[in-house]
Amino acid sequence: AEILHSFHPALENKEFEIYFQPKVRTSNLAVSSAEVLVRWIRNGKMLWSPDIYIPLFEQNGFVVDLDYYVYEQTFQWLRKYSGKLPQGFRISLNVSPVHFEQPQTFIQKIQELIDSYCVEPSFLTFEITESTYVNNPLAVNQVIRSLQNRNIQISMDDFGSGYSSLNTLKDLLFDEVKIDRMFLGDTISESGHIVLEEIFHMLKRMKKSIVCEGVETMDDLRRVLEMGVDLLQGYCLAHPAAEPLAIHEKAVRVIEEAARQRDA
Ligand code: G
Ligand code: MN
Repeated sequence: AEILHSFHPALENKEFEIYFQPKVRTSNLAVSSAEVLVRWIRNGKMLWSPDIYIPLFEQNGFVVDLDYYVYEQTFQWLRKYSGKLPQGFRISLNVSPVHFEQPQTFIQKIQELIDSYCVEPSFLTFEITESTYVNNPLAVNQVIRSLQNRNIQISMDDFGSGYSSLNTLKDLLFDEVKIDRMFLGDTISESGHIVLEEIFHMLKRMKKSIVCEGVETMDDLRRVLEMGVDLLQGYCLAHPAAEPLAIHEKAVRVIEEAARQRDA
């Protein structure tokens, strides 16, 4: 109840802030994009974790306003800094499943925001979770087509956690696929490894860009590099931060070492 009561005052007082977590391209070590993550900050400290309030706001619908607020903050940020970003850089924005109840309204709102902040759409990627897609493939595909027509990229978030069937995968419109964190974890079993390898193989043949999220340890990092991941995201490279381009030096060395071993 306290969280729900605090939402509107928090919006008014600008307590929601945007943080960025880099996605690093393995082929050239460039930070080629960054995911925007919302943080609820009061008096310089994080008030509640998104894991707690996002599910609540998805239930009562507040998440729609929170998402639009995050997009506005991001577009303001882009207006200020887009000139300083590397060539081809994109910002990734999360899209709540709730928007797909009214896909047309969502598309219109995005267009309005893009127009009013004069954002270049090719700076944008929207992340839609696999379970959102599975629950409402028609609405999701409608949104994807309309955003892709505007040169916006679409990423499938949490892939492997939402039970998409092989039948739905064959029509996948997404440009990028983010492998769910749970595929990493402590020790991966032999059959888990086989499943992951074959998923990579399939996605590569479908020309999808593969992102591994939740890369936490150097062991995780070496393992996914071996499988040929395109982009990396996780604590091992960088924690979410106010600035999107900095990554840990140690991870850079591990990626370089993996590239040398591959070439040898
Ligand atoms: O699924 P999605 O990409 O939207 O998840 C983003 C969330 O994951 C954020 O809340 C972020 O703080 C968290 N996160 C980012 N990197 C890591 C990581 O390496 N490990 C874990 N456990 N969580 C992470
Ligand atoms: Mn995401």
